[in-house]
Amino acid sequence: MSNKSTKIHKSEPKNTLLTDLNDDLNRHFYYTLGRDKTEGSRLYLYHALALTIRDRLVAKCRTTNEQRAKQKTKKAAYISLEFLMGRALGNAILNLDLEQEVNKALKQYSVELENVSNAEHDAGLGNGGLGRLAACFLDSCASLSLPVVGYGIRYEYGMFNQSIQNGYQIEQPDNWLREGHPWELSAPEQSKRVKFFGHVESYTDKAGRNHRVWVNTQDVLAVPYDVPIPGYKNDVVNTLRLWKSEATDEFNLREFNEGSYSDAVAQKNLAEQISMVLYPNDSSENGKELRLRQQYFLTSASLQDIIDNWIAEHGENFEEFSDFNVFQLNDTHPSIAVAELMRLLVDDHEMEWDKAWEITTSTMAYTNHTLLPEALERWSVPLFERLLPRLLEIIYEINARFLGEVATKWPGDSDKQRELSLIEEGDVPQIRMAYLAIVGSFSVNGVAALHTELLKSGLFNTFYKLWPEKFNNKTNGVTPRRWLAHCNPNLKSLISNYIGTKWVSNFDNIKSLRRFYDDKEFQDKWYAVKKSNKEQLVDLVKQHCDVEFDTNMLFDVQVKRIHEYKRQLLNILHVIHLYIQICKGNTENMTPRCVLIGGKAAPGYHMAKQIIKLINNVAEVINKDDRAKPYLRVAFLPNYNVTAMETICPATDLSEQISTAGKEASGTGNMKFMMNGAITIGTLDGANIEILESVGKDNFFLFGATTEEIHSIRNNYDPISIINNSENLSAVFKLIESGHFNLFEPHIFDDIINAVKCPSDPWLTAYDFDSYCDAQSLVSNAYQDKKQWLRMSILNTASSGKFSSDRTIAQYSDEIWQLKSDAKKITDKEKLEKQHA
Ligand code: 26W
Repeated sequence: MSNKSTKIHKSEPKNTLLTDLNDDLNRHFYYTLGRDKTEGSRLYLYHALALTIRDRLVAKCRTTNEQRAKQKTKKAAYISLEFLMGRALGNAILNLDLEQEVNKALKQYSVELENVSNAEHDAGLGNGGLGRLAACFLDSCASLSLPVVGYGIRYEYGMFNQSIQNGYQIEQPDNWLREGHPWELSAPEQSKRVKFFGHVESYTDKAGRNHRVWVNTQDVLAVPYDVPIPGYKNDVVNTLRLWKSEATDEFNLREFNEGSYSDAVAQKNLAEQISMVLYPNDSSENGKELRLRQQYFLTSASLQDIIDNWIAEHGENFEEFSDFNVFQLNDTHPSIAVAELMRLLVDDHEMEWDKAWEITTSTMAYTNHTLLPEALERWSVPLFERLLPRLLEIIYEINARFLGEVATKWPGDSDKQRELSLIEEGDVPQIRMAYLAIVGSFSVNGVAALHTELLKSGLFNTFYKLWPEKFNNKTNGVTPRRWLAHCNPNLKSLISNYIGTKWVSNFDNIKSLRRFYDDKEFQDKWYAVKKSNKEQLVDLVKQHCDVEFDTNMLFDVQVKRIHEYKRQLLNILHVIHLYIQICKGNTENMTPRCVLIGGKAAPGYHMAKQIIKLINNVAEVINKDDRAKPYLRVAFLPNYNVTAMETICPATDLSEQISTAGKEASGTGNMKFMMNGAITIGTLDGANIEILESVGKDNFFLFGATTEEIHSIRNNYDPISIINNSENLSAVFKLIESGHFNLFEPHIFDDIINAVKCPSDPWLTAYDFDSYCDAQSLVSNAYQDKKQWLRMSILNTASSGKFSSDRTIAQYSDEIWQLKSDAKKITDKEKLEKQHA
C-alpha cells in the first residue's frame, strides 16, 4: 500500500481474480487459511472474509495512489498518537457496497454476517474523543476523495479492557493482535531509523559552515504497517500508516559480540517497548519518559517517510515542499514535529535555518482538544536533554528567536518574555509543548465554537494578540457512515425510503427529513425502529450487567470516559433523587427510566474510580429493590468501547451531556446520539451549544450555569449552603451519608462527599443539581407525550447535518490544508477496460 508509484510489471495479477466474491471467500477459507467445512468457526470465516474484502481494498488503494502520483497533488498528513478505529469489516463492506454479495456468499456457510463480524477485535488504539475523532476524520477524508495519510503507532496493546469486580474497575491488557490482524500490510523495506540518547558534536566544513551532528545514538527501527481506509462508494482507498518499533540489527550484534547476550536482549526489549502499549490517560499528562519516546518515535518516522517520498520525486529541492505538504498535529502529542522537521531540514538536508523555519511554519497546523490545565503537556528539560539532546538545542534556538519577536512587540516587558517562553522556569525547567506547537504552526484551531473562543480569550490569549490570524475554529463532527448507516441499518432504510440515499455521502440532505416530523405513518415507523434497537440494547445490558432493561421505559444514557468534569456524579445524584421519590411513594405520574452509564477511568485517577464504584453500588441497591423495579433500573456497562457504542446510540432516548460549562472542548458522543434521534439533556458546553442552535431550544433539555456564571460563582461558592437550601439535594446527601449504598464498606464514599461539599470544587456539582433535576422532570413529562417525543426525536436527526465529519473535514481542507479532491477517479469498469485493451 505504499504510495510510491512503482511501474506495474506485466506479470502482475489482474484484478479479474476479484470478480466473484463467493469464489474469493472460498479460496481464502480453503487455501489461504487451509480450513474445511468442519472447521467453519466464525473466527476463520471472519479472517477469510476480511482477506476477501482486503483484496478489493488493495486494488482500489493501488489505483488511488497511481492517480495521485500522476496528478502530483498536495497531501495532508494527520499525525496522531491515537486512532480509535473499532472494527473494520462492517465499515468496509458498507463503504465498498458489498452487503448483498457478502450475505449471499455467507449463505453457504449458514452464518449471518453479524456473527462473523463479532469475531473481530476492536482496534482500540485510542482513549476516547480525540482518538475516535481521528478515525472519523480518516473516513471523511477518503469519502471526500482527499489525499490524506494518517500516521500513528501500532500499539501491541490498545486501550485496556475494563471489568467490574465488586463494583470496582479492574484493568486487563488488550491483546488485540493475538488472533491476527488481517487488515494490515507491513512494508519493512520502508522502515525508518529513529535516534535516541547520544550527544551533539559540531564541526565546520570547508565552506566555513558550522554543522551540528547528533552522534553515539541508540537507534530504533520504525517498521510501517499500512491499514486501508475506504471511502464511501467512491473507489478511493487512503492509508493509515502505523509504526511498530523494532531493534536494529547492529544493536543486537554489538552487544552480542561483546559477549553480553542478555544485555543485547535487554536492548531489544527497550526498543520494542516503544510501541508496546497505549497510555490510558485521557486528561492528565504524567511526564513518563516512555511516552516522550513514543511521541518522538511517531513524529520522526512519519516526517522521514514524507521527506523520503519527496526526495524520491523532487530530489533535494525543497523549494515547493510546503505547496505539496501539510501536517495536522492532533493535540500537542506529536508537537515535537516542529523541532524534528527543523532538524531533518537543517542537519540532514543542510538547509539554512531561516529557510527551514519558513517551510516548517508553513506546513505545521495544530489542533487543541482540551482546556484542562492538567492535560497540557510539559516535558522536563533534563529528560529532553538526555533522550533527545539535538532536539533540545533546536527548541532553545526556536525560543531565542521567538522571544526576540516578543521583545519587538512588547519592548522591555520581561513578564511577557517569561509568560510566553517555550521554557517554563522552575526547580526543574519544563518545555511547554502547546507553545512550541503554536509558535511553529500557521494554524491553531479549537474543536467547537465556544472552545475556540475560550482558547482565544483565556489559555492562549497572549498568543492570540500576537498572531490573531493563526486562530480558527473547526467544530468536530462524526462520520454518518459508521454512526448512522452502519450502526442503525433499520433507521438507514427508513430514512432512505423517504428521502432517498444521497444523505449517506451528503449529510446536509438529512434536513429533508423535517418534512415528515409530523407524519403519523413516518412517526410510527420511527418508533418501531427505536423499539427494535432498544431490544438489542436490552440483550447487551442483560448479558454484560445482568440487569433487565425494558423497552417501554425511557433509555437515559451517559457513555464516555469517566472524569469529574463530565459529571457522571451529577447523573448518579439524580438517580438517587429518583430513588428517594420512589421510596417515599411519590410515583404518581413518574416516567419509568432505565439509566445506563459506561466508561473507563484512567487507572491512576482515584476519584474517577470512586465514581464508578458509587454508580455500581447505587445500581445494586436500586435494582434489587422491588419498589423501584417498575420505575427505575440502573446499569453500569463494563468495557465501553466503539463497538458497544454501535449498539448503544441507536437505542438511546436521552443523551446525557452534562459537563461543567467551559470544560468539554466539544464532545462527539453528543453528535452520535443526536444523529440517531436521541434528545440531549445538556449544559451550554462544547458543541452542545451548536447542537442546541441547530435543533432549537424546544428540542433540547438545557440546564446549568453558563461559562460566565461559573467564573463569577467560583469566588464565593458555598456548596454546603446550597445543599442545605435544596430539599432534594439534602435528601440525596443524607441517604449517601447514612451509608445506605455502602452498608458493609464504611466510609468508602467519603472522598466523593467531601469533593462535592468543598468550596473549591471546580465542577460545581451542587450548584447545578436543582437545575438538572428540573430539566430531568421536563424530560419525564415530555416522554409521556409519545407523539411529541417522536417529533423531537425526528427533528434531532433531521437537524444533525452540521455534525457530519464530512463538513468538518471539508473545512480543514478548504481553510487550513488547501487540498484538492482527486479530480478524476478511475472506476473499476474503466480499469478493466484499460487492462483488456
Ligand atoms: C497527555 C494526556 C492527554 C491525553 C489525551 C491529555 C489530553 C488528551 C486528549 C486531549 C483528551 C481528549 O480526548 N479530548 C477530547 O477531544 C475530543 C475531540 O476533539 C473532544 O470532543 C472532547 O471534548 C475532548 O475532551
